[in-house]
Amino acid sequence: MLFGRTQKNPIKIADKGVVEWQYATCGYCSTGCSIEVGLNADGKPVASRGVADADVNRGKLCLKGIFEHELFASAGRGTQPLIRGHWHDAWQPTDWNSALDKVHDEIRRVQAKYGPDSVAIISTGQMLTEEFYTLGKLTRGLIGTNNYDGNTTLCMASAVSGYKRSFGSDGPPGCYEDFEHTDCLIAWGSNLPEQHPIIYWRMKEAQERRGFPLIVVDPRVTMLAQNAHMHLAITPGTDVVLQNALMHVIFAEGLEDSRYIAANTNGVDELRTLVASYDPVTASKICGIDEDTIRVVARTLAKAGAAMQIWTMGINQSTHGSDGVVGINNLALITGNIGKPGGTSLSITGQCNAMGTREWSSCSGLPNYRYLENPQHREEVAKFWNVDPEFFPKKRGMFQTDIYQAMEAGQIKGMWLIATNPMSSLPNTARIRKAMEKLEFCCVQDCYQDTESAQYAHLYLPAGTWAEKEGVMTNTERRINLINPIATPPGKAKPDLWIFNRVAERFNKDGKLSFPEKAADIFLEMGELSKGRLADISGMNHALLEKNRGIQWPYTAKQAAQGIAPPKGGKRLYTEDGVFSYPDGKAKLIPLPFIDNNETPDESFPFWLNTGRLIEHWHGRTKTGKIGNNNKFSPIPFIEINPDAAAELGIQRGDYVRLVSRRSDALAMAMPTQRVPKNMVFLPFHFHDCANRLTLGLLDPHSRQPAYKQSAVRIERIADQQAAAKLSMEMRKF
Ligand SMILES: Nc1nc2c(c(=O)[nH]1)N[C@H]1C(S)=C(S)[C@@H](COP(=O)(O)OP(=O)(O)OC[C@H]3O[C@@H](n4cnc5c(=O)[nH]c(N)nc54)[C@H](O)[C@@H]3O)O[C@H]1N2
Ligand SMILES: Nc1nc2c(c(=O)[nH]1)N[C@H]1C(S)=C(S)[C@@H](COP(=O)(O)OP(=O)(O)OC[C@H]3O[C@@H](n4cnc5c(=O)[nH]c(N)nc54)[C@H](O)[C@@H]3O)O[C@H]1N2
Ligand code: SF4
Ligand SMILES: [Mo]
Repeated sequence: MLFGRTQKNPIKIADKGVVEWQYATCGYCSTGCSIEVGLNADGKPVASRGVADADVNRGKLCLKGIFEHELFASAGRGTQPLIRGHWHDAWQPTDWNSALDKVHDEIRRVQAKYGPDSVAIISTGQMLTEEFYTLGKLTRGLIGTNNYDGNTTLCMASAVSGYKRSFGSDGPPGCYEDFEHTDCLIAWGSNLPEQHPIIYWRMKEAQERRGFPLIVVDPRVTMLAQNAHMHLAITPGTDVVLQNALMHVIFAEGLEDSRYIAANTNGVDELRTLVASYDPVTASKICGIDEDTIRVVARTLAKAGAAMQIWTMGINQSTHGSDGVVGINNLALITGNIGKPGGTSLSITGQCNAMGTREWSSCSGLPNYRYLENPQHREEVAKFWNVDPEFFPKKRGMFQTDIYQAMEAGQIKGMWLIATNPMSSLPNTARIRKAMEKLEFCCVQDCYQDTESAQYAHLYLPAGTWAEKEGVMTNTERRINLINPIATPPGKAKPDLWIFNRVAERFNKDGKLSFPEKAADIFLEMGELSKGRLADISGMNHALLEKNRGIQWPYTAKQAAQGIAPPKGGKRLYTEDGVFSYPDGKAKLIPLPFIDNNETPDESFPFWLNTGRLIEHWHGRTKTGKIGNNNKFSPIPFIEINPDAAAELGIQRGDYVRLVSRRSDALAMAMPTQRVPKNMVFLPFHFHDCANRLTLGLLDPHSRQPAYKQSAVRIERIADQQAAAKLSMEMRKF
């Protein structure tokens, strides 16, 4: 193919010899791009491209999607089940039957000795929905531990909790098409261009066409902030104060939507009373945003025909994470901006299938937003699965973060870790290590063998990943999309669904419960169970999903029977005076008093430690660290540090520094940049044994999500730069 200058030195793109393209959905972030993988004549995946007629990405892919086919043959994949007596022994290969028997026998042994809840099962937002559903049925219906949760506690728990508190149910009400209708966009702690590049492109295109104001609230000058009309460089952890002050101005100036408030909400008087004490002058001293900016933003939001708010981890990962989400919802509700085109409060989710796990994993309850606390829900699911309703716990068990504290305290003795790597992703890893070392039985099921957490396992199960499997995922805007099995897992590795079904056989000897083998059949079973629920998917099937390049829920069997085609563009919940999920159909306005409980910089630890992400890398880099075209951009840990702060510390660009927190220390290279204020460093958390050695990770009281973005550190220039460089190179091996 030729493009650019055709006369002189034309650029030639290598012909990869693709003979067939196969359909899937990108397995990295929650944007949910439709992707095609090109196979050459030998059936080898050699290229990836975006799908042109897919509504989400319209032919585009980002830096991660475009190299995703390289995953199949990447280094470090597990190809064989492994076993050992103690975690510091050498691994021994074993066969699948022995490995699966071991999972069953050890879970039952630990449960018999210490009680049913002494085994924890930790899942993820990165498997396929049919896999989540099957694992949920196995755990809730057969294994019977209540300490079953996912890494979504590190990620979306505050959004889930905030939506439930405001609207009575989880479920993001907006969609990407809202960018095409909005008159004002506020982005709270969300770096779209790097973390959701294709959502950013959708937003940017709409914004260039229609010119709506973009307001970014983020302590860093992110790429999104650089492109904003107004950047509010907030003091970390104080978003709730800014939200209260915005509501103060809206009420004080009579800019609220009284009709909407009266018709659709409860609690406005209590909210008014609380925000009365958050006048802009007082608030500005806490949140660092000047009083006039607060007034301008409040008026811009309230006077917009339709106003939209999005947020990601800058809000969720805080001791006020759940409150921050409620604050966003409060602002949306008092201005009548829910469920209308361009008027919404949209949580941008994180992992590719963080939504699927919320809907179907049974981690925090039962399938399709059913609650363990609700007897009718327990009854419905028990009947459907053919289990005794009394077998279900009557309230949800511990969150992932609390499970680790229970391990420390010796209450949890067994663990099955699936597609998550807590030794890299949980805060304060010294404590996590101690907790993992204490386990009598730890099984790690991961597509890569070389993870930090597998070091503490007694059993390793090699899994397939992404398009080595078949099933669906749900994206940020509730769109369910299909992944076809394009490659086979390496060696003896198996799809996660196969592993769950084989484990289930061992717990289900009398065959009481049914575990369909095929993902397409499981999807239809889920459809049955979804009838009449908020996330009704009974009108969908795998073939229809591929044909439509994904369908947003709800799409019901009734609609399908009436010949109503699945909607093409955006779709919303709680539309115009929509009924919320509380019994009286109204949303709740909730007052949010602010208590400053974070670790803040002081004389000994004078810098805020802000942690987050880079466009080229994915979390612990088990995937992107092995793909040359991703890894080359940032192969080693580095900090963004303000040039003035660097100069005062005698630090040059490229110097290695030691970061010290009250927990531990870590090595990184200094990259001076104006992106961060003088009292802050930003440290991407992608690198082995680095950011989470330092983080404190206080937990949100409602969601139990860690405050990864608010810790304090000091910075020391390392005297022996050569030794530091050597150490840094050694750490790259992971
Ligand atoms: N390339 C890439 N994309 C990803 C991922 C990845 O690993 N790599 N991971 C995916 C996942 S699981 C997730 S959850 C998302 C995360 O997506 P984002 O949340 O957009 O990413 P982060 O870098 O974690 O944090 C976003 C911003 O929060 C800001 N922030 C820090 N403290 C505060 C605060 O107190 N208030 C406010 N308002 N902002 C604050 C940070 O400065 C940072 O710029 O990305 C998804 N997409
Ligand atoms: N300091 C700091 N820490 C953070 C964050 C932060 O912003 N700052 N963000 C938090 C957030 S939002 C998140 S979501 C977490 C992520 O934390 P983790 O879940 O630990 O992150 P990953 O590295 O994506 O781990 C996923 C694991 O699953 C494996 N895997 C991938 N696909 C499959 C599959 O199909 N099957 C199986 N069996 N395995 C698979 C991968 O190899 C990898 O080991 O990190 C959290 N930790
Ligand atoms: S934006 Fe997200 S879903 Fe789309 S290609 Fe990039 S990583 Fe994949
Ligand atoms: Mo996440």
